Amino acid sequence: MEKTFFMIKPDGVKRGLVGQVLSRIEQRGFIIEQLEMRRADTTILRKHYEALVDKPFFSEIETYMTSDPIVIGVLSGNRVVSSWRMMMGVTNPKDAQPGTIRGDFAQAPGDDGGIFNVVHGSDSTDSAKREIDLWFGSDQNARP
Ligand code: DAT
Ligand code: MG
Repeated sequence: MEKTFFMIKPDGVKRGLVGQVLSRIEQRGFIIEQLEMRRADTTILRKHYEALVDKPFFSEIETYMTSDPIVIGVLSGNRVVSSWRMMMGVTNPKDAQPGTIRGDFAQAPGDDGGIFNVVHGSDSTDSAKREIDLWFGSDQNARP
C-alpha cells in the first residue's frame, strides 16, 4: 500500500487544528501508521527541505518551522501521496480552493513573507520514502 509523510506545521498545532486535520484524514479512510509530536531542529529541516535551502526565503521557513512543536506522521492508503496533496490544497493559501485544508484554515501570506500553510505532504512516492526515512528512520514499519 502506498505511503506518504505528512506534517501539521507549527501554525496548525498552535491554532488547535490538529484534531480537525486528523479528522479529515480519518474521514477519508487513510490509515495513520505513525503519529508523533516533535520539535524540528535545523539539521533535520535542512535535509527535509533540501531543494529549498538555497532560496532567499529559507531562513524564514527555518524560523517558522522551529518556532513551536509540529505533528508528524505517516499515512497509508490507495494513491495517498496525490490524494493527500489534493486534500492540502496548493502551496500558497491565497490560491487554495475552499474545501482543502489550506483553503479552509489558512490565509494569504503575511507581511513577514512567511507562508503559514498548516500542513505538509510529500510530493511523490520517492519524496515520501525519503521523508519517512528521514523523520522516522527504521521505525517506519513499527505500527503498534
Ligand atoms: P509545498 O509545501 O506545497 O510542497 P514547496 O515544497 O514548494 O510547497 O515549499 C515548501 C514550503 O516552503 C511551503 O509550504 C511554504 C514555503 N515556501 C514555498 N515557496 C515560498 C516562497 N516563495 N516564499 C516563502 N515561503 C515559501
Ligand atoms: Mg513540498
